[in-house]
Amino acid sequence: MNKKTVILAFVSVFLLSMTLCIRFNLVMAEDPETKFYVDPPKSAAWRCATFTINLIVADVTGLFGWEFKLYWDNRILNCTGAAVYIPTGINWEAPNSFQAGPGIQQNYNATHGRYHKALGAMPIQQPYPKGFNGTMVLATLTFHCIGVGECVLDLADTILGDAEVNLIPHSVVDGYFSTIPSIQAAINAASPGDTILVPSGTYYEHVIMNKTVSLIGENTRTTIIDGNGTGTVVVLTTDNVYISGFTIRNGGSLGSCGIDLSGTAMNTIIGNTVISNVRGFYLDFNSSNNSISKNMIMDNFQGIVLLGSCDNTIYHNNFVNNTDQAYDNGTSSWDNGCEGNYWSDYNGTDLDGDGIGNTFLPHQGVDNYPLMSPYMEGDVDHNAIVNILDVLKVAVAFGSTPEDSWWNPHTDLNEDKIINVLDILLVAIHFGETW
Ligand SMILES: [Ca+2]
Ligand SMILES: [Ca+2]
Ligand SMILES: [Ca+2]
Ligand SMILES: [Ca+2]
Repeated sequence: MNKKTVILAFVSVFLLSMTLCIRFNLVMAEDPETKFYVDPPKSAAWRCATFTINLIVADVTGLFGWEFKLYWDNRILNCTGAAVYIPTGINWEAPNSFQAGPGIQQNYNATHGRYHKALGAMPIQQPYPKGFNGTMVLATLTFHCIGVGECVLDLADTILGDAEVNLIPHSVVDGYFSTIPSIQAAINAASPGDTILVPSGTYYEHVIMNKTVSLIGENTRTTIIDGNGTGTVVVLTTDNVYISGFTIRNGGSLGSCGIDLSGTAMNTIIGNTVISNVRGFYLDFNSSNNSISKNMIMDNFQGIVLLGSCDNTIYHNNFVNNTDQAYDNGTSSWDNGCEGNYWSDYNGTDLDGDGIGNTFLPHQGVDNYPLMSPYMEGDVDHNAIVNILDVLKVAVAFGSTPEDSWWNPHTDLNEDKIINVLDILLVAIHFGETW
């Protein structure tokens, strides 16, 4: 490199830096650092469910007052509540500040609701209020989803002012809402590990559980997945799925199921009602290590079919009035070591009064510990009522572990190998319940 080339190179670098600086400044001017936005940017809720959004101002300096409007589609959303926050740590508290604006107007016009609010500091009081620096939630709005669809949560006419009545430049970002139309849509939108809470309602769907998620219904009796008489209602195509709190019903004709766990492992199906299907549950030779408990399996042609499936645990279920209650030609466990399932067709006798049948075993060729009455949480002695006798049984075994002489596995209701206050609580929560 000769001297001339070196100088030229320096000049080029200098010019390039200048150009970048000018460009950078221009970008800064167009894009103020103060941001006013809806959080989260995308909201979703089931129909009839409630959700909230925050209106956030970020990286503001000298905020002395604000005003904004937020519009939504009033055929999809009903705004049910609003809270306005005063900056903490500085003396904007009344009477040092004022609020103005009509607030929530659900029927602002034929298609839109509107929230319009202003908050300002009042410099007439001493000590003189300071402007707010930083990031804060200005307001929280609560919505009830009343329709199916999607709409912009349109933040408009925003004003941020400082103590000298200057406008504070800021960018504005709207929010967006969409109704969750189905359980399948919620699963499709979920990430592995998510928990999906499904509100009460009847969902006429065929659900494919193709992600490791937890699917939890609001109430077993009122959160219903209905196959509408066709196909399998719920199919698992992956492992480690958790399903609880649903009624799963009306699968289709021959070969279809309420819940099909074929080819999957380590799933937990707990506390559901599986009713009026050809097969309630189906597990094939490629499925193993699944846990099926506390389910009501009722009025199916076949309650549960395990075809060459192994190492599953199936206990504390109620098998009621299925034409064929159960079939298992593999190697699975139908008890937890001392308690099995309730069977509406079990006619054996309980010889020692512990609530577990002692004759005609194993029932259905599988269950060595059939319960004498339908399984209910907290019912230690399986007599279809949770009362003081159940409490007393836990009390007698209190403090014990399996090594102790007074250990009673029937009283270990949460199955953690110790009888303590948690077991007492499990009885107390259900105290007075009858089948
Ligand atoms: Ca807007
Ligand atoms: Ca017994
Ligand atoms: Ca009892
Ligand atoms: Ca316990």
